Amino acid sequence: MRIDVVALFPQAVQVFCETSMIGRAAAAGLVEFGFWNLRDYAQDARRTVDDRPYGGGPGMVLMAGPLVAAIRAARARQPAARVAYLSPQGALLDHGAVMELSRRSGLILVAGRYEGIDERVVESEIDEEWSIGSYVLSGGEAAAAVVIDAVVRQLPGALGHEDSAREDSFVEGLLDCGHYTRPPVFEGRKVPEVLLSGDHGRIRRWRLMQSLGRTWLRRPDLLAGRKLTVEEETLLEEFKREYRGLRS
Ligand code: 58G
Repeated sequence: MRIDVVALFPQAVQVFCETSMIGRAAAAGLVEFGFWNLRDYAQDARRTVDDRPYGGGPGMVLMAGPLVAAIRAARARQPAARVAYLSPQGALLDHGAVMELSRRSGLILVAGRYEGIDERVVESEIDEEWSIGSYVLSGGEAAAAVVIDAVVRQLPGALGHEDSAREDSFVEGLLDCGHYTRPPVFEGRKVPEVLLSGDHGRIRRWRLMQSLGRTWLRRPDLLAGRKLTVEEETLLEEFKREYRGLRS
């Protein structure tokens, strides 16, 4: 997969892409990156990329000229890729969207700054608009980094341990269970006995019960859109019984 990033501060995203899991995926040739600095596409001697908003109001807007030139340069490098703008006005990125993006051969991400980008660029150059959550960031670079992390870890071979991405939270539409490592007792808190039992059937059922219970407590919206199996119903009922027992 190839990912190009168009931004005023592409170095911020680049450092992130050279680190840890993403850096290893790039070194292994699973993903290739290109970074395009808006400043390099400014069209005056002062290298101006922003200007005041028509109609008045606070802040600045990224100008159409430099942005379109930078996007077209990135497009020339991968003509088939769709151009995605990260903004609070975009469709909310969820696990399903990440999986869809990860199956593409390329993507061009556009990060805005200030009050956003000239709307005519959205009309002429942007193919899709994504939001990583319902809040505002001062720059789209952090959102681009989030999208890249979520997408790259889904590329086959990126995680080393291939079960990790599959067994993760959300893959089955449920939240993840808790995880424990050594020591077996930390500040008086014991690792749940079942995890030390070596009984893989019991361990699997306990983890599924924890996932169902946490989803029921924290994200009931996820359970509403999901038909539970008979085993899942039984495990969730057991969790609820224990939970009510603990509270009363
Ligand atoms: C309002 C404010 C509109 C992505 C800022 C546009 C980007 C949040 C997200 C902007 C972002 C998100 C300028 C800075 C986009 C531009 C960027 N904020 N929730 N901010 O994915």
